[in-house]
Amino acid sequence: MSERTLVLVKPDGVSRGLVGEVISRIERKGLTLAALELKTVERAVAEQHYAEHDGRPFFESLLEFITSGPVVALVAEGPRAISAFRQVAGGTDPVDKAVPGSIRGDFGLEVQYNLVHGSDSPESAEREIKLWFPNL
Ligand code: RTP
Ligand code: MG
Repeated sequence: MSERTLVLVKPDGVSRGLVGEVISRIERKGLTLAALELKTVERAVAEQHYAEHDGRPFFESLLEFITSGPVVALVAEGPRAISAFRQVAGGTDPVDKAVPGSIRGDFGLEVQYNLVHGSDSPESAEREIKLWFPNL
């Protein structure tokens, strides 16, 4: 059974030149690309994307960060794609949670600048894919 997940290379990943690295790791894991686009996020889209965090202390800075420069949005597909990409990405905190060998564990230092996003459930994936790729 194939599944789809929404991945973002966040502005820090794009500005640091890690887009190829992230895509390479997705492909080496065995997932395939179903959609891919470079875009600068409007605040309204960012608010919807991170709606679950509305009201948290880091919400405003998260929105500022994610709209601060272009991101690469992509849809990755394959068996258990949602969990598979979360494993490739590593835990949210790049130092305390993400293990070496994961994207965040290898390249991140701070929780806000953790390079990538991946959907965390089938419901989130469906909602996020509709938000980022309405024509898919
Ligand atoms: P994401 O949604 O971006 O894939 O990350 P995640 O599931 O691993 O983590 P989540 O809890 O959904 O948090 C979303 C993003 O908010 C930023 N964050 N900052 N304490 C903080 O300052 C804090 N906590 C979270 C991170 O950029 C995180 O990826
Ligand atoms: Mg999340």
